[in-house]
Amino acid sequence: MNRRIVKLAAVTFVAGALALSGCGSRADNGSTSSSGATKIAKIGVIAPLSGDLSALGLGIKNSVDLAIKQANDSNAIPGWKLEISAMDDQATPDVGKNAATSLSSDDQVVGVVGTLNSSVAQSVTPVLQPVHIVQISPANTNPTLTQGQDAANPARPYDNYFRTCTTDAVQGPTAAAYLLSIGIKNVATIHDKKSYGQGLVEAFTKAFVAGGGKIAIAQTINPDDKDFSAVVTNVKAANPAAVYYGGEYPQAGPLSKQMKAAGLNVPLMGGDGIFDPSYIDLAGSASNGDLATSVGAPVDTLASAKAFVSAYTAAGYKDPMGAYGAQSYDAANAIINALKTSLAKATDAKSARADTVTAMSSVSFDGATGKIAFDKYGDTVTKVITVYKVTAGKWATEKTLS
Ligand code: ABU
Repeated sequence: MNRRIVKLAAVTFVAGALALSGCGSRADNGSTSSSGATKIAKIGVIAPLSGDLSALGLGIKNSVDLAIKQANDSNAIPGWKLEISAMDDQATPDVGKNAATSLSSDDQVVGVVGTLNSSVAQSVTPVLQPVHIVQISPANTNPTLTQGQDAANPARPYDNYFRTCTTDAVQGPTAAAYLLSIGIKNVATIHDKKSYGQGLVEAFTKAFVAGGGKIAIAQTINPDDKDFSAVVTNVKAANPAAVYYGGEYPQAGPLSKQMKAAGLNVPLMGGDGIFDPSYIDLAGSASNGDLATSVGAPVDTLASAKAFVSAYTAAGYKDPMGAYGAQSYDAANAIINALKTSLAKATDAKSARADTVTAMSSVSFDGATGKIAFDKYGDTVTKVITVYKVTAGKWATEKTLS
């Protein structure tokens, strides 16, 4: 081989190698990123993107999408481009479990924001934990996900699980204290037998009774029920001053409507699961005076959330941010903050999964909802609840408590 041929072969080899490696300017899926990033890391979303609860799920997805776009635009993690991988859990544990399995098998997935439903998280987290995919829920309020089944002896079940919302251990007692403070001392409870609904009613009942209140009657419904006439008849006979409901708006709205139509003209109060305009649409005009608590302060009153709200509006998403938009944005940014540490020296996303879980424990920043940091159980250090009342056909703020 003469010298010219050797030189030509060397040039050809180098050019080919550069093309394969992307010359440091192309993403590894073949697309060029604006930041010149070479490697992809994905943040999954598991939430109800279809069905009755999609009003909340789509707000979660869009808010994560916004955080990811902003991180890419600011080149938050040099050398890496972030992508969203959103899965519809249909608010169903088995579907959520399949979504978690699918995300786990994607080597580029390093974290997940979700789920909305505590009952779905109970199926999702056991899939993500063994493969060290960090999970942050903006909406699961059932305390057992972080503290285990025995509230008297809390023990963290999953080291990869965190949340940016506070729990029903705060939300239930806040509702109880509010009703007692306005002179309501005799309440009927109803829940939908799901983890969230049952847990919330239990937390409410304990605090309400401890505060001197009386439970006139305790009833349950099935999550798919539409006709509540039997339960309404039983509750009306017990003559309560209010009904406390554990569950979500697709059932709570029609329940309120049927209560009032049957002459049970007392307020229905629920938790964050009913705090959506859809509740009022379903319950109708008789829902004026109904009450809800929800996690965090009202987003439009928070100076810390102004930039997020403006950016969400400017992005032109079709769906509103919903009750958990700001918490979802903060959850995605918590993952992005952890990735700044875990991806710094990583050659591929999968190898950074365990380090991302570790890094999450030390994450601390000022988010849209306030201080974002986690205690030893993975719970947020910001424990704020707001009471809302349906007033002239809209949710209006009564008071914010922390
Ligand atoms: N936190 C309200 C609805 C979601 C859940 O199941 O926790």
